[in-house]
Amino acid sequence: MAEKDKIRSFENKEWLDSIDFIIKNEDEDRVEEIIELLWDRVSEKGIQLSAHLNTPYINTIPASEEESYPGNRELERKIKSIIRWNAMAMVVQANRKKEGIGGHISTYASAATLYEVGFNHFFKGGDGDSPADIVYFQGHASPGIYARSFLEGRLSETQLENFRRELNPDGGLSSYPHPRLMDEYWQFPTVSMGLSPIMAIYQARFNKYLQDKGMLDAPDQKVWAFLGDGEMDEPESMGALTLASREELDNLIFVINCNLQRLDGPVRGNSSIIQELEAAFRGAGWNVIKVITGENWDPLFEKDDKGLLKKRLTEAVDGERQRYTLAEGDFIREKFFGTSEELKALVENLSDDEITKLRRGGHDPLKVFNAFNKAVNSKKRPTVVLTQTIKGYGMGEAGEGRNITHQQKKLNEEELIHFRDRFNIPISDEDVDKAPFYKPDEDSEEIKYLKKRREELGGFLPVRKKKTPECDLPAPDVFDEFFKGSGKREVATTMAAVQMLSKLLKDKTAGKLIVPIVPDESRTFGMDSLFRQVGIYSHKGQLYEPVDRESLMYYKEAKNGAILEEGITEAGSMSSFIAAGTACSTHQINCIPFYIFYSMFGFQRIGDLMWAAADARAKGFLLGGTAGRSTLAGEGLQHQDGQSHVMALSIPTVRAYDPAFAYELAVIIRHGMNQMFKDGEDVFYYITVMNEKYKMPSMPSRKGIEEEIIKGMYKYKSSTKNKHNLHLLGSGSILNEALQAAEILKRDYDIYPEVWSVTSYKQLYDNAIETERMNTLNNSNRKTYIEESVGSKKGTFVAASDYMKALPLSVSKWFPGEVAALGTDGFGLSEHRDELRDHFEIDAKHIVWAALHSLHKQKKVDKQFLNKAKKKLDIDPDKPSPTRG
Ligand SMILES: Cc1ncc(C[n+]2csc(CCOP(=O)(O)OP(=O)(O)O)c2C)c(N)n1
Ligand SMILES: [Mg+2]
Repeated sequence: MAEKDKIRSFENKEWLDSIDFIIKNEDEDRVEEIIELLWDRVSEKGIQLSAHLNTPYINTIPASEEESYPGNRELERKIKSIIRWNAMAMVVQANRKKEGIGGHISTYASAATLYEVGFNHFFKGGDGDSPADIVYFQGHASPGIYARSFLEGRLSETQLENFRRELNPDGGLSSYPHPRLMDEYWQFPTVSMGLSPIMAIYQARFNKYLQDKGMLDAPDQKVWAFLGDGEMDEPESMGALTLASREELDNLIFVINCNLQRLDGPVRGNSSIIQELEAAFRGAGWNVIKVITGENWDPLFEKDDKGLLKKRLTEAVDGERQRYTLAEGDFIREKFFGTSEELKALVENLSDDEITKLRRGGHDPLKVFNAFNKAVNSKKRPTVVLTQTIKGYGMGEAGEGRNITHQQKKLNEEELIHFRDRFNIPISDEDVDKAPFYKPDEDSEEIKYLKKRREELGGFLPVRKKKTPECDLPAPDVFDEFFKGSGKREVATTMAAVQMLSKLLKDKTAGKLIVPIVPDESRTFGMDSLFRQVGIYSHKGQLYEPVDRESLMYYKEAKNGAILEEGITEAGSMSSFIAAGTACSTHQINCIPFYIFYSMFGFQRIGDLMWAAADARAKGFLLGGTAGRSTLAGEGLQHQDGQSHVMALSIPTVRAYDPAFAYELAVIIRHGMNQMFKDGEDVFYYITVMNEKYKMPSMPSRKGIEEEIIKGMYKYKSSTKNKHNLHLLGSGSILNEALQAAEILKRDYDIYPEVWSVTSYKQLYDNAIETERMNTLNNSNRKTYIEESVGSKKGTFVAASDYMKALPLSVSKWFPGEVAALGTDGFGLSEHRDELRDHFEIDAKHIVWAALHSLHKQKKVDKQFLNKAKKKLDIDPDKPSPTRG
């Protein structure tokens, strides 16, 4: 060795000995302190080191640090094998009965050990005094979760037979976790990739919020999210990691099943997904625990005093690792260990068969147990467990580690025999081809053990508590002032909404249940007065004196703050909405979330989370602020929303409203509170509120008006002289344009229309399609609410709103007579409100023109009359179309 190398080697040893000494004699914090000291010294000297966020590709917990396994491994293996078999059999049977019904075998096959260690030793049930853990199950692993419930006696054989056949009269099981379809079983919808990681993070944070407010006593409750490695590519999966560390969510555990494959093939063929995730999570401040290899590698590591094995494992890429899952021992000996003689020597005493059986960490209960055990004891940080597994583990030729494995739904006889033998399932050669379910007797060791474990852990999972507790609703007079109108004062519906929120928060009974959520838009909506009133939630309180301390509305952060000021994350805010909106079943606390956001960044941006909220049976109020394509002036194409109400049509359990006046808003919110939190209906409200100020009228005292507002339309202005039977329909701010149009028609044309406020096209639509359906099925003649309202006399209807024409057109066939739809199809422009309304042809002038034109088409006014009006109104037929922008 050259002199220089000798010195280096000596120096290296000195440094390593020093740190070994610290590791041996002191705790982890001290080790970190020393490393930080060195790091600081180096940077003081101006040397920039690249951040080192990766550890070698080996288990984070060394064998020497492991606790021994607390369970009966032999029995647990038997139980797990049976569950594996039944999970596979469910999918195979389903696809034999109905070609193409789908289902997945390989996802659960790779994750079975992770779940079974969780079920036998960690997941707390909710039967006792302490609350159940909250578990997000990987959607495609559902057959395994069902198969376990079958052994536990919670699901019948018939139900398993009817996997993916919910409509079967004897009951079936939904494809994936859907609380909407199985409301006493699944709690959280997870199958849209990326949503469960972000929902789990905000759920864990919401649990802390409730604890900090003294509403929940659950210091040991954990949130577990089981995720796929491919799933981590979704931006939502990784988008909120720093929130979890910033908020010190030590109640949160991600378990990422790194089977190195997604649907099409390897997740990172040319590099390593586990290393990539390790660096990202560590960089985001998480605890990272890697579970790479199983116990039978431990003796190899012990022999490997030069660290060659560690080096070789680290330098391999995932494509190569996947290749070894299919390979025989001699191939692995040659290609993996054969890169150096010394490495090869490590396995010289192992047979080819033993080499093939060198197990991955995620299939080893001992390794998984130790990782979970460390995770549940983590303090002040969330933990991610990265487990290396094999996709389709145990499927052999039928799919183990193959690129096709995700889609494998059928196994032939030979493959079934292989599976049976691999997991020792006592099914005869005669029967095996039928892929029958297998369940040991109730008094068998397996069933007794499995039930006992769950009993000791507090009961079965998953369980969704369907029955929710009685809710303290706000005092009835909270809304009174809004029924009276604003007198001479001009207000916008946004302001009215914020005032209502403020009053609700002050309410003695319901105030504490209200959860305001906002993604950095409080000032836009004039909500900043709430900062001081109820505080912004922060687990750490407020560690600084805010710059605006002297002002009335200073930025107050507090540990018992009520507002979830989420920063600029609509996805995060919506996840908070889901956590709060499902608290009634998760925690048996009737939280009432009010999530207020820029309406353009709601359905359009995070529509899939809204769909998930509906699936999760979340309740609460979504307030789409600064709504309306023309009402939000000046903001232009990206901000001006003219479509959210059309998108809202797509979610069955959304109640969508576009109110014009404060009293309508008050009626809607009061009704919503009752419907969701008193009557327990699991729907949620989407209400657009606008920023145009005008005088709010008092509520007409007519009987039944509140019900009409809720049903979607009511006559705001009647007319005794309406000989043309003309009706102007307006929604939101555009109702004012319709009212103005009625005045013009009266003044200039001697026409006296009636004016209607359409508060909800979606309510009208939902009612109409259901009424029509009932009429079709029963050959009956019931009237839709539209027909009940406007009568059957043929008339002319002009419907104007700040949304796309598709909205009124969705219900036009139920109006007797001609319907002209005016709306804001096209892109927004950075223009003033008046110009915008002219541009989109929804202002009073265009409403008048549309009315006259429709009347002319029906021969109710003549051509000369129309031409005169055209001139007077200054209608330009060559005006560029707003739809093209
Ligand atoms: C948002 C979304 N996009 C696509 C899919 C379709 N899909 C279902 S599973 C899957 C691959 C999953 O791979 P991974 O997350 O690694 O899970 P594994 O089955 O390997 O455990 C895909 C693309 C989906 N369910 N959700
Ligand atoms: Mg995967």
